[in-house]
Amino acid sequence: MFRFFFLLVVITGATALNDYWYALYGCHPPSSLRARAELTGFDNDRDFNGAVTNEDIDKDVIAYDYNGDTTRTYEWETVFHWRCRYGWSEDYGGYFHNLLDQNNDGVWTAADFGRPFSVTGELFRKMQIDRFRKYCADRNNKPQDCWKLQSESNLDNFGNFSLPMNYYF
Ligand SMILES: [Ca+2]
Ligand SMILES: [Ca+2]
Repeated sequence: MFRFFFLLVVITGATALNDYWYALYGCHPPSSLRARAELTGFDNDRDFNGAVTNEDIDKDVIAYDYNGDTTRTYEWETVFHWRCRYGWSEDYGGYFHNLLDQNNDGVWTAADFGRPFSVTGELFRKMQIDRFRKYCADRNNKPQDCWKLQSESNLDNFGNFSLPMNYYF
């Protein structure tokens, strides 16, 4: 019993410490899935033309560069960016990193993003939710935040980009 209690304290303490560390670094991500999808859409329409293209994504990936090498995104960089900027769990950040690592060499490089890509802002934001749904299904709905898929409404209709810039800041 004592051992169990000790473990509980350690786990709870580690999680709280983890959150504290991220906050200390200046991470204040949104908590709702809807807001995360909106923010991801905002980050990936760099020319504000209502569409997300590979040119936009090439620019967004620069924000994932925490070690200054600019051309390679390691899994820890994706995990950190997704946790800090969007609030996704570290497990989901790793899942996403591996999904986009098309050539399976462990890092994102130009080789992974070479193909032309263009979708509407609405579809791009819905893709964020659909990817998370698939992740939750793959993990048997156990990970952090999967319950929000049921508790949040309005996760399938995003409409055109129309929010003012200051919505996010
Ligand atoms: Ca664009
Ligand atoms: Ca790669």
